[in-house]
Amino acid sequence: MNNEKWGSLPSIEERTRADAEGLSLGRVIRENRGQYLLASGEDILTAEVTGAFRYKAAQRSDYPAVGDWAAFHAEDGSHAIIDWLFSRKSSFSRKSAGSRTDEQIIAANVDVIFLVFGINGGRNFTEGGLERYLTLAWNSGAVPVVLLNKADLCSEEERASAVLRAETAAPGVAIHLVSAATGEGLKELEAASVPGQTIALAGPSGVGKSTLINAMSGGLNLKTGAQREADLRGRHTTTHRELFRLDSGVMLIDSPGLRELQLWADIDSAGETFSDITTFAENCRFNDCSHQGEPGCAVQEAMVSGELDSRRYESYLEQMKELNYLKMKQDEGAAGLEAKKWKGIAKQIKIYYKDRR
Ligand SMILES: Nc1nc2c(ncn2[C@@H]2O[C@H](COP(=O)(O)OP(=O)(O)OP(=O)(O)O)[C@@H](O)[C@H]2O)c(=O)[nH]1
Ligand SMILES: [Mg+2]
Ligand SMILES: [Zn+2]
Repeated sequence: MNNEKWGSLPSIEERTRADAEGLSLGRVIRENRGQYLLASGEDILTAEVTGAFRYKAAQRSDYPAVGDWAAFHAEDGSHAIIDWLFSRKSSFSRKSAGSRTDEQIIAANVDVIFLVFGINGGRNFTEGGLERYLTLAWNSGAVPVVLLNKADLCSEEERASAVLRAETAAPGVAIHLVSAATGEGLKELEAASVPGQTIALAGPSGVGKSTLINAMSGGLNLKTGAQREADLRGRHTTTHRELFRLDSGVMLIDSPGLRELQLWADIDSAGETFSDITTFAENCRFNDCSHQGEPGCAVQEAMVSGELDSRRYESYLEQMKELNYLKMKQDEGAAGLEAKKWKGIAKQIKIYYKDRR
């Protein structure tokens, strides 16, 4: 069966294991509250996970996400039961909305992430927002690319200023001015994408993610929704995640605009977002400098000399604070899971000895 058309395959070791277990390989192309669609060669199947899968799943991220490769057996020709998931080569995640310390995977096995913003005013595009998306993207293992959409609504000055702001927030990252409405800039994007590649689109609601997919696909007709007039906020038109395969062989993943972007990342990922600050920090007098008033702090010096603007510095501190807090919560969570595991084992041992008495 030709599965390559659905992206680069998981490792040969894992595929051999699936073969040995008599299971087939498919890619999750749609997820909606525990209901999945799987693509396997020429077949598209509805799918769910086995009871054993559910029993073993300790957290939300253990469940299938769009882009995952799954080992499954078919119930009949059109329904699949997912036995297990192949290891993810990359995953684009955020912290679940609300107070739980839980990873929510937006898309798995992604090669490139288009971070989409609308530059038609409102609060759809801020440097701080881009920096937050960027930290998630660096953490995912995929390559970020910034799309500044709705260029058709902008004057030359507005375009130039949007690009400048994106460049300061995302140094070293490719930035494209595009318009889903007129097609401007899309040829260059197509030229840069490779058949078999998986690209996820992420960004706030109403910035034009679904409209861009429609424009790039030529044939799709995904639902799009106008922004609210008053504040140009999106209306959360897309309600589930889905992968689309274009005739060119490129895969695009659409997802709902994120209302709340809580970070889920290692501290190092913020270091990549703020690579300029990381470089300044190499010259701080103290190795563990927090850049908040220590003597000989090269980051503070860069602000005084004007090489680093205070907006970016504040944004960096905010992310560091959030990620350190997340790390603490994650460690607590891991300790909790470990304790639960040992409690279960102790119970098993007790039962074992009781039976032998
Ligand atoms: N003028 C102009 N309008 C655009 C462009 N791209 C999208 N739009 C409009 O912006 C609105 C929102 O577009 P969507 O594609 O629904 O936005 P989305 O990012 O998918 O939003 P969610 O699904 O809510 O996350 C629609 O009315 C689109 O027609 C563009 O390049 N120029
Ligand atoms: Mg949409
Ligand atoms: Zn310092």
